[in-house]
Amino acid sequence: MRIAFFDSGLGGISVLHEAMKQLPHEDFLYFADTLHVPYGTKPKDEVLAFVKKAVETISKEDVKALVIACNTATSIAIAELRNMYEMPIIGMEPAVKPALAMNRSSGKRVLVLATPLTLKQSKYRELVSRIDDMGMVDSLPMPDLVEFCEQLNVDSQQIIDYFHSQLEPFDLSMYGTVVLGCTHYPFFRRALKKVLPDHIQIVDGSAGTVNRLIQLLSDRDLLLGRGHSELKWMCSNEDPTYLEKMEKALKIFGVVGV
Ligand code: DGN
Repeated sequence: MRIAFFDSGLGGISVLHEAMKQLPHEDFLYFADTLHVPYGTKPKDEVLAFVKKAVETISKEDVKALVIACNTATSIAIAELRNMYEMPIIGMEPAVKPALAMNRSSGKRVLVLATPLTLKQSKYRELVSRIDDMGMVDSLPMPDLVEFCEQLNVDSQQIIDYFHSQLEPFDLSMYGTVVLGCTHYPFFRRALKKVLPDHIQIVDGSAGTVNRLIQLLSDRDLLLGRGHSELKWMCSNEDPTYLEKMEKALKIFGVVGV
């Protein structure tokens, strides 16, 4: 049985890559909702319907767990999905908690980058108000990054210029950590490093999600100790060129296990 990963497009490959690194004996399925990407700028109800349809398709495959490798879809749909399916469903959470812990002694601020829809949801706002008792967290929507990533345009001068223009209003000397709160954004780590001062650390939620996945699979005795890793790509518009693009996107992180 496979572990399924789902995103609107290429973003969840950043989480898949982390899982393949940590679970070299598992079989994986990656599903991109290419008919509807991007999610982050669309109305909530529309996105909820897209996610439910996608998960219905995925559930017909031989799947033992599902990772909603999309912060936007997680914040909108995870509670409902968990009521609908028996398999373990793991979602994304912007890594605000570890980011705050990293800055506790320096007193530096945290900047969360995510899609407009994620930042608007009560799930995000409640997370921040629960853990940010000193008011150290700021957020910045970066809607264009998903589109750039879908074109595999992740490290060009256009991207550097985009980051410069978006970050211009911020006094970056006050920040210690930038949180990548969208799974498409780790593709831009290299470009972002060129733009941010050296003292700023960049964190994302991939490792946290994969650790939770491992814990849930191990609790249910569903982890495979040995075997060859196999990966199946799927996308909702069944476009063969997109399947090739997904392979290319995985290679941006370095090929692992397959
Ligand atoms: N990768 C998605 C996320 O983590 O929020 C964003 C996808 C989108 O379609 N905007």
